[in-house]
Amino acid sequence: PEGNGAACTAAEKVKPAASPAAEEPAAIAGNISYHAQYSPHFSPLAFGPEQAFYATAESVRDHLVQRWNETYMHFHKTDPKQTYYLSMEYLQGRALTNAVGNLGITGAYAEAVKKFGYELEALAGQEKDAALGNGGLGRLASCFLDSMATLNLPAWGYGLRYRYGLFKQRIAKEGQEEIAEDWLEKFSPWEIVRHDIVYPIRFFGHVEISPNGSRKWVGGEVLSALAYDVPIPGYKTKNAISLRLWDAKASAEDFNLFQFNDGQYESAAQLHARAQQICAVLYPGDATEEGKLLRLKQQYFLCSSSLQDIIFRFKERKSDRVSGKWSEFPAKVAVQLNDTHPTLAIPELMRLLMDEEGLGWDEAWDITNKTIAYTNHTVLPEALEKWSQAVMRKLLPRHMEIIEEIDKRFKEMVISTRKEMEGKLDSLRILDNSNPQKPVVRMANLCVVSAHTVNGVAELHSNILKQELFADYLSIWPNKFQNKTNGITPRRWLRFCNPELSEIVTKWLKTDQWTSNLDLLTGLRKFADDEKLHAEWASAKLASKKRLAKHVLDVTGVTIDPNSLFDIQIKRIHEYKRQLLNILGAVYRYKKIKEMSAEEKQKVTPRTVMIGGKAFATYTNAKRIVKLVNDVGAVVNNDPDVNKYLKVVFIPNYNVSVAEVLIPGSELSQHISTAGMEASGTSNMKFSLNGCVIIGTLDGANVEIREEVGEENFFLFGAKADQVAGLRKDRENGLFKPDPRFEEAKQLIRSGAFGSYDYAPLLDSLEGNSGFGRGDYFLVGYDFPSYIDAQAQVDEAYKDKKRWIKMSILNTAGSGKFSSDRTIAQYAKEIWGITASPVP
Ligand code: T68
Repeated sequence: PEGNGAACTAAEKVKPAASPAAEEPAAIAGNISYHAQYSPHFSPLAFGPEQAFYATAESVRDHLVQRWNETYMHFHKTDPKQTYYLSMEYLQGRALTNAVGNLGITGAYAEAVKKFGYELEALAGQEKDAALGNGGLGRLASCFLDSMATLNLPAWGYGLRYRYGLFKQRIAKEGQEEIAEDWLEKFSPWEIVRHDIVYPIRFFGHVEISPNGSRKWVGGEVLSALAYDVPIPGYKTKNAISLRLWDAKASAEDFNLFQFNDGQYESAAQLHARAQQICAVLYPGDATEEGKLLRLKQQYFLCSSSLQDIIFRFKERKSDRVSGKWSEFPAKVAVQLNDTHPTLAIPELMRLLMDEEGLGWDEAWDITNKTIAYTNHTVLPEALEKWSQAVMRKLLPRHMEIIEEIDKRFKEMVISTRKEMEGKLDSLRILDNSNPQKPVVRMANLCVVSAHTVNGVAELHSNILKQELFADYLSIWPNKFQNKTNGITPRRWLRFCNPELSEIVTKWLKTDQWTSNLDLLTGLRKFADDEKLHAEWASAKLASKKRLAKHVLDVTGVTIDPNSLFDIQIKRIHEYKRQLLNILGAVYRYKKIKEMSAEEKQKVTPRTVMIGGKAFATYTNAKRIVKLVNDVGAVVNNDPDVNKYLKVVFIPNYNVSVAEVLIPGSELSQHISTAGMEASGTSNMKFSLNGCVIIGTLDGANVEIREEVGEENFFLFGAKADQVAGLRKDRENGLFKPDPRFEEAKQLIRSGAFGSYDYAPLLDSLEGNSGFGRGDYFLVGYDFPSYIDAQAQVDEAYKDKKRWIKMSILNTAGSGKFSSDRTIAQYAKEIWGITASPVP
């Protein structure tokens, strides 16, 4: 099939040998050859890079399976308390480099694949990203799994096995286009289907009440959840945990052979088709009623299958649990909800305990409360999930009853014990009946009322939760609220993605222990002025910048200068993240350079502005921003007066593996959300760890990063979170006076300098009176002048190479706190009550 001269079977190169989990290059090569021949997925005639990738991955998987089995047996025997992380999203990215790196066999595999004429890095590039998530929330879940395994914690992740993950972004003339991303096009070498792990999942139907008053959900349609395990290896440990992903299927009995034989092909396989829909796509657009119902089905599918599995394992580990001992459950099980998306775990656990296991309400409630904890990731009102009570009652009638009962008991508790809060009750209740046309269930309220712990994801965010969003609950449950500042795994985000810098860090710290003890990075501080380190640091950065420039050339055709300042903003496109502020700043810069004399231009710090990110398919303003960045780039990059000093590039199809190329090559990165709106941010941590300086607002984790790296190593600008409400009021009252520079930038776009596309609706959103009556809600105009001033400080600082490299070193040195190992250790101790359980 390769049809090229290199066509050659694996066995012709290396004799196949079944030696699973081999550690020596020769034996590994034999095992790779064995997989090519005996786990065949391709014709044996060729062994091209793709075939080589799959055979290598399967060989690595042998190591993972061995560890996974040993860890499972170990947990089974020792029966520790175990955490289950429930998340609708995981952004795993590629796995090969990470797996061999964590297993400590990178060198051996690199040597082994050389025997077939391949470089390990090139084979790793064959892998498709597993993008079962949208952005920060999904990537956080994946970093957490890496840390749970590394810390030897008894902890698993549960998620859904979407057929199509996050869409692929293509930039066409009209702007962003979305294409389905078929990550399973061939197959995933990392997942193991568990044919024996299948649970029934019911939808619709009704509640039957027996003569003794007990209730049972019956009827409707019943599908099956089938488990796929993705083994997650820890770094330098024997432990490997599981990311268990559920897929939906219907059974043979649901296939109507009679109808099929009668030629009614579609109706014969109706339930099969509906099963396929459930895990077809990540977060389907919920603009339509159909879409909403499907999303709710997905959420319930995850919760029900995971909880049935958790209860099964609870019983499996001790035979006497078959008949009860339910009070032991919270001592053995912790469930963490990643945002409100898996909230149905609450009524589902209640239902399973009461209707399937025969417990009474009070006992079931006590267990549920002690088991479940909830993490909030946003305060944006439009992102707080609300489900129509009518839809919920139809799809999940028994759960709706349980939610009503929780709401009723909460209401009674407040009235009987907190009379003074009665006036606030309507906003605290789970059921929101304020619109009689459309009563809804507030999922965040259900979580806060039911969970034992609620946490935010950065200090500032957690304080906003306590002081604003959940302030009234705080007075009822003063001890329920915590902070767990997010973190990132230092393995993927420094050690493996930036080997050049990693080596320097190891050399100067005289140890590679920082990889699992990131606080050791502070040891770099004492060398921050060392000229030898400066030279090494600069050369590693330049190598990464060249790699990045090559990527940009490959995917956009634009040549960028590795000696210019690399300025990057990569994240989902959202008005609150203010990519618009960035591009307006670039437009202003373009205009100023254009107006300069040749002499003045000599003093300009050359800069390459890169912006990347996906816009949700139906988010019009976000799509306009993508188009604007591309249009500005097309003009600036082709303007000979300017393009030596400024380039503007839109990086298409931003994903985990693109981030792994961009972040090491970055020098300045932008984290410029309106203060109070970005719960944490996690790419800010990745940049800083890789020696990139941040320009940012006092928002989310920026606040803590600035504290750690030192304020002189962070470019701060913009309104503070506690000013934002007042500034919005001022605007409404006509008290805002825009800076002339802001007007200039907008005017240049309106003039058509960047093409004829109609940018008026986008720019109008920055004026006093935008379409939805909240003119410049995100305060781009207010922050613009201080942003431009901060950018001028960046230009000055960059001219002083010594100063810049010192800032860069001190960013890496101050990043220790942002390891997800620290975050997970805190969750384990302060929320889950679990301890390490290493495989002996
Ligand atoms: C992000 N949230 C926060 N949401 O925006 C970010 N939402 O500040 C934080 O660092 C990160 O979570 C981790 O805590 C998201 O990424 C989503 O992706 C999302 C997906 C579906 C529905 C709602």
